[in-house]
Amino acid sequence: MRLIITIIIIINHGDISLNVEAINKHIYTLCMCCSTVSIKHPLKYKLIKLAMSGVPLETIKGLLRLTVKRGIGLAVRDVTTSDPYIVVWHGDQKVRTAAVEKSVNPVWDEELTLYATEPIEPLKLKVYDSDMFFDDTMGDAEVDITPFMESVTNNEEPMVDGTVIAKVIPGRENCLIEESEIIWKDRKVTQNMCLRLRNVECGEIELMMQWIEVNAMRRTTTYP
Ligand SMILES: [Ca+2]
Repeated sequence: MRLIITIIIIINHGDISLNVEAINKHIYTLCMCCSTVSIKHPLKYKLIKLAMSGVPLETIKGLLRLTVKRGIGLAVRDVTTSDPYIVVWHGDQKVRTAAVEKSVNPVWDEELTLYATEPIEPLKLKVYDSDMFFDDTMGDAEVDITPFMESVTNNEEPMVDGTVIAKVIPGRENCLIEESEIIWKDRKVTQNMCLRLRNVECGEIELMMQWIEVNAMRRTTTYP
C-alpha cells in the first residue's frame, strides 16, 4: 500500500506554524516515519507530546516559554548550602528544572515550555533542595498571568522592539518584588519577573515568560 505524506511545518525564530489539527497520535506516527520532518525541535516535540497525551491541540492558543534564570539568596538546607531545583505547575501541567549543586545563588537559564490553559490558570512554582532520600522545600511562589494573556490577546503587531504593552504592580496574587513590564521583544510578548519566595526564610527567583504563537498553516495528507 502506497502512502503519500506531505507535512509542511515552518519554524521561524522559535515560532511554530503548523496545522494544529493535524498533530495527533496518527501524525506522530507519520512524523516518525517521515525522514524529512525532524521532531527534534523542542517546541514541536512539546506539541507532539501534548498530542500523545490526549490534549486536543486545536484548543491550544499558544505556548508559554518560561526561562528560569536564577535564584538569589535561597535558603540553606544542607548545613551551609543547598542543591536547588524548581518545579512549575500550570493547571495540570508540571515541569521542572535540573538541580544546581551546592549553591544558594543558582543560575539555571533553563527553558520550560507549557501550553496556555483556558480558562487562565496561575503559574505556581516551588523550590526544592535535591537530596538522596527526601527533597526539602525552599519556598514557593505564584503568578497571575492574566495581564500577560490579555497583552497577548490585545497586542497589535508589529510594534517597535522594546515597546511596553502593560505594567504589572506587585500584589498578593503575583509575588512580584518590583513592577514588571510586559514588552514586545524579539517579535514576542515578553515579561521579566523577579519573585519573592513565600513560606521560607529568604530567596528570590528571576524568570522570563514569552508567548509562542501556534498558527494553523497548511498540511496535505493523502491516504491511498
Ligand atoms: Ca541537598
